[in-house]
Amino acid sequence: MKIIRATVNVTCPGRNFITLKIETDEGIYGLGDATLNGRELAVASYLTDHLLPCLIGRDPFQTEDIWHYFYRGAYWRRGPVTMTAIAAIDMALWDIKGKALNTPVYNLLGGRSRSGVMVYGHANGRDIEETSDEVAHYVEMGYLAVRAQTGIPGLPSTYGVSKDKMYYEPAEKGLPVENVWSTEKYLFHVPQLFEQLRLRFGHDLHLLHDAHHRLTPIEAGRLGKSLEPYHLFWLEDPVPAELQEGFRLIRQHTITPIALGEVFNTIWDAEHLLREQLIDYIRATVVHAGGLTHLRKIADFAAIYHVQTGCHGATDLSPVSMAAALHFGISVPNFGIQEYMRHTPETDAVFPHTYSYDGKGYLHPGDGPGLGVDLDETLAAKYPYDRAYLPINRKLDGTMFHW
Ligand code: GCO
Ligand code: MG
Repeated sequence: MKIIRATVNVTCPGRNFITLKIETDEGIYGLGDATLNGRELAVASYLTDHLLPCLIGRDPFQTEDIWHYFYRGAYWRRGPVTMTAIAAIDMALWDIKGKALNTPVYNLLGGRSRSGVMVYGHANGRDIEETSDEVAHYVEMGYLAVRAQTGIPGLPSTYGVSKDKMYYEPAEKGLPVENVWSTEKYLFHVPQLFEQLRLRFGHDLHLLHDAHHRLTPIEAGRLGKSLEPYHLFWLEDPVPAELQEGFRLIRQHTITPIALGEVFNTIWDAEHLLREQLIDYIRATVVHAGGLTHLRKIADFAAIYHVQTGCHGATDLSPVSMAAALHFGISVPNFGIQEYMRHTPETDAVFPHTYSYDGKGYLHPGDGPGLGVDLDETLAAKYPYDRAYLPINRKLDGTMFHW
């Protein structure tokens, strides 16, 4: 089998998605997600202008060799644009392999290790009461795990609190929106949220929280310690992770489990964190961390250090990524949990898929061949690219901060 064509599709059914389609001489094609929120066209160009010409004529079954061809062959290694482009190719090749062998991709990754993929949903509200009601909504929908975020008194906007509750979308049209931030107000308020949630929902429900890279290690230690009575499933991204050694300080102060890595691109971003057992869940995801080929290596390395997976699954990852994440999640031995932010009906219509939520807290990839996602190109063409950015964040005095 040979690759004869590879094309990049850009569509915006409410938000921008980049999708790679690789076609073969046997009529089988595969899809890969190449969406990098707020930097979409850079990946589209990287693929079209630099990688795809080198792909034509290759054997799509050579996932390992092709991965290294683009990783080593670039000379310029790593980085989100490079690794998202490589991920898209890798995903599409696994999709082709599955279709050619008439089996779901999870069978090529070791087969089923569990009956379903446990997911967590996003509950958010302007205040504790509203967030608590949203958690109740997820409990009614059968979720076993819920991430809770709440507005902070004195701050006009807070990360994770959206206008549309079910279809949370952080990117906005036009130039980047500016948010304001106060660590002091945040650290005082968050424990009250979880105290209320435990009082209302008891102790069985898994509760998660995302600090979105906004604390210093010692502040994260304080937050983790104050949340210990409410036994979170995890505290996510407490600190920006460029300085991996910084996480040791958090460990010295709290036993709240730490999840990290939604912005990681390669195993090297997490190597020290894993080897030194400084985190508990690795959130590296198929689209931004080099595809299934590389993510499986990260997971295997993590397993040695008792670290479980908890892949990023926000709405800026297309249904192609979600499908790949589910094939990965159902097969990987050290699976922990999968984030599941629902796509809008418009997005789901552009990307018809076989994965489904069972009403009991689990997603299932479906048993069809390949990844089980398609792209309706006629419908996609009705939604042209529309520039959008993630917000930026400033402290109350105007200092540029982490969003
Ligand atoms: C999450 C993430 C997202 C990101 C978004 C950025 O935990 O789901 O933090 O909400 O902010 O994916 O593009
Ligand atoms: Mg996050």
